[in-house]
Amino acid sequence: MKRALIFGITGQDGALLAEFLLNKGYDVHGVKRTSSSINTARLNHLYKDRHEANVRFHLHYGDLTDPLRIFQIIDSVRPNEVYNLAAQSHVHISFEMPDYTANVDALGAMRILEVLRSHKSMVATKFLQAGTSEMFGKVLETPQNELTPFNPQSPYAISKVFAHYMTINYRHAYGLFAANSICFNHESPTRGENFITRKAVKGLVSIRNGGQKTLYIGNLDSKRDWGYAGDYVEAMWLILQQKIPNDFVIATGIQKTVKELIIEIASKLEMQIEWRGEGISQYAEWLNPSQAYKNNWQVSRPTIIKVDPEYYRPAEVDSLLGDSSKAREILNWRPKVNFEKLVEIMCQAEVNKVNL
Ligand code: NAP
Ligand code: G4F
Repeated sequence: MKRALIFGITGQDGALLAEFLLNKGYDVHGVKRTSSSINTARLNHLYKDRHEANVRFHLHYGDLTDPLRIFQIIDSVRPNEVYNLAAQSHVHISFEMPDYTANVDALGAMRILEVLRSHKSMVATKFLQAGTSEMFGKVLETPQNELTPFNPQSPYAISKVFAHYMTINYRHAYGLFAANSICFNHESPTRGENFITRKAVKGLVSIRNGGQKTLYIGNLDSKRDWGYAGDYVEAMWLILQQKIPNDFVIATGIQKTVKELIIEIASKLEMQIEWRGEGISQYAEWLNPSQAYKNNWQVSRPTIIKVDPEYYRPAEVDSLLGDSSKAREILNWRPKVNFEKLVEIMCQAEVNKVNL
């Protein structure tokens, strides 16, 4: 039975990858951080009491800022595959916490690589580094593929560039099977609530139910290539099933603006909205407000979306669009869920959650 070790197992992708690998018959080990409140909500459905028979899912306390603990975990698990999905993954927060972001996202990846190359029994272990389209930053060509030069615009993206090149360096210098996924934005119902897809879905569902009054957002004109996270963790696994380590862009090849995302969410929730104003003065009015909203807020044509410049980044990445031809050809990978279906899945899940 193959053993996988996932750093960042409590995150959106970590939990989806754990489930994917368990379904493939893997023994799955994951690293979770210590926390004063339980942070395993995305994993509860996978958890089995370790006293039960045939338990294939195991969690270990650890942190990417703690090199000795990384060594201890890898040494005790002896994984065939290591997935580094752990990161301070929020671009905006990385401007506020550059030191911590670099420590985890840049040095953390290097710490895992160091253990793999110096541990004699680990040289055959395959390693995947979760890279990002943010590394392309202010893009130097469109669409972006594996040969597009990086031009990162945030402490997060710069840290990821370091991890990307370290992964390639350990491949060249020590012959490790070390590979990079370069994933464009991918989302799901378990996406962190401070990323735009989940924030907007959650906000509009709450507004429809008469809870939240207004949704404040940042750059409406920013363009992203949004896919479904379930498809992307499959790509990560496929990258490690190859004979030769390699780096792959994973993307849908379809681009939408944040405004188009919000329009799609509103439409799925049957909320008619009308945009007014320009730039940071833009706002959206709700033409068919629900009774719940009217009852709570006493407004018949409310302004429900406003721009708050606080949500703009100090340096913006305006436009990302991926060319995943290499992954489609070599991995035989392609996204199964399109943008409209992704939004539908996220809206449905949020509505169901609220109705529980
Ligand atoms: P996420 O939901 O933010 O999950 C990040 C994971 O990293 C969580 O498990 C988090 O633990 C863990 N982590 C944070 N700091 C850590 C530390 N110091 N030591 C150990 N673990 C730590 O991110 P995601 O969306 O699943 O993304 C997975 C990976 O892919 C990340 O590396 C991200 O940068 C990258 N990526 C994501 C996307 C995307 O669109 N989702 C696109 C490209 C690349 P807690 O739960 O305790 O916070
Ligand atoms: O959802 P976002 O915060 O994702 P972002 O910055 O693109 O980063 C995500 O995808 C990367 C891959 O490209 C990952 F590497 C990274 O870890 C993360 O998962 O923002 C998407 C866009 C941005 O242009 C942002 O400026 O939406 C814009 N936006 C507009 N209003 C907002 C908001 N973003 C957030 N988080 N919150 C807003 O209110």
